[in-house]
Amino acid sequence: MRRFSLYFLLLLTLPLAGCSPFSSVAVLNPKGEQAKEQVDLITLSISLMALVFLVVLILFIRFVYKYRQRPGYTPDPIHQNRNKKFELIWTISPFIILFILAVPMIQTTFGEEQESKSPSDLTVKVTASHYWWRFEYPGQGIETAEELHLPKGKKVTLVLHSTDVIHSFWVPQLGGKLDVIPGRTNKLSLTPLENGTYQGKCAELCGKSHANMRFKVKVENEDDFNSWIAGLKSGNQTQSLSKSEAEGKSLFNENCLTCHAVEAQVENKKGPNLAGFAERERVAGILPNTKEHLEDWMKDPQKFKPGSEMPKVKGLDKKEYEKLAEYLQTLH
Ligand code: HEC
Ligand SMILES: [Cu+2]
Repeated sequence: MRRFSLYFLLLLTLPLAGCSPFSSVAVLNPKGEQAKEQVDLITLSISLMALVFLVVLILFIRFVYKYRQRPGYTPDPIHQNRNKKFELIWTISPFIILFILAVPMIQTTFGEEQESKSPSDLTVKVTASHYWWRFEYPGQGIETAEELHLPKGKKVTLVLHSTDVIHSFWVPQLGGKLDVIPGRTNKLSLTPLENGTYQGKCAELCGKSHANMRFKVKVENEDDFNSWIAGLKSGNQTQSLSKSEAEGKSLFNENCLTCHAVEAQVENKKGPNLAGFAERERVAGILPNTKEHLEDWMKDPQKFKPGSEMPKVKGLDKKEYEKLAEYLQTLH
């Protein structure tokens, strides 16, 4: 039995140690103001915990040794010599420890909530749906999906909505998660401090493809951010298409335009806005953005995201999927 529990414990360390870089490393490698504050809290609570653990461990070893069974030793039936001083110490110290923890926790939590209500440099409306993310920039008049672009060093307020169930918005390196609740508006402030691409995901079990509800956050210099917006706005109309790309375009207009827009302005169609799609790293937030993966996705979205709200578009042949993929790759 004892051996069994030992093996069980050893086994437990496996998922803990292997626990995706997401939760274990990313959180401790903050790239945003709020994420930094949160890491400070984590450090504080872990240090206190370690301190308590150490004291208990030392006492434990000492007592096991001191009161070990040996010839002529009779255990003390009741503790005759109470020690007021020690009793006071172990009664009061938990209060002190909790106090040291509580003050900065409450300060930071309420501070961050307050901050999300104060004005910011940029507002993005985030909408979570089974199993993807829509990002609208009302001030800029554009809409995109799956990849959130943010300017470095600017405070952004994310206004979170859900169209179906409770999701949770989480970019570990930029700051803690916040629930996205249908019928409610939650606000989250983030201030990214370093350029880079950060992983984001839904952190609330929301259905079959919950684990695939991933997105990326691209933090860039303000100039690059502005030219990204300008690029999306000017669109891809000027580009001349090859014959098969043009055929892909008309197939797209026939089959896909009901759910997908290809111009960046806010349209709120049922599916992700595909303006600038060729620049995205992923298809649907998960597959590498190549022609082959695009075709696979269109042929059977349910295979990659069970329960996804993108239906398999019927009645197209292999060539037609190819042409569609070629067209999508012209959307810069
Ligand atoms: C009934 C609405 C609907 C139709 C019709 C539809 N889609 Fe979709 N599509 C969606 C939804 C919803 C998603 C988001 C799926 C997800 O990620 O869970 C999506 C996702 C996608 C994506 C990934 C987008 C991204 O941001 O990474 C591509 C590419 C795509 N669709 C292409 C097509 C093409 C091409 C067609 C036509 C052949 C098509 N879709 C028809 C609803 C639709
Ligand atoms: Cu979700």
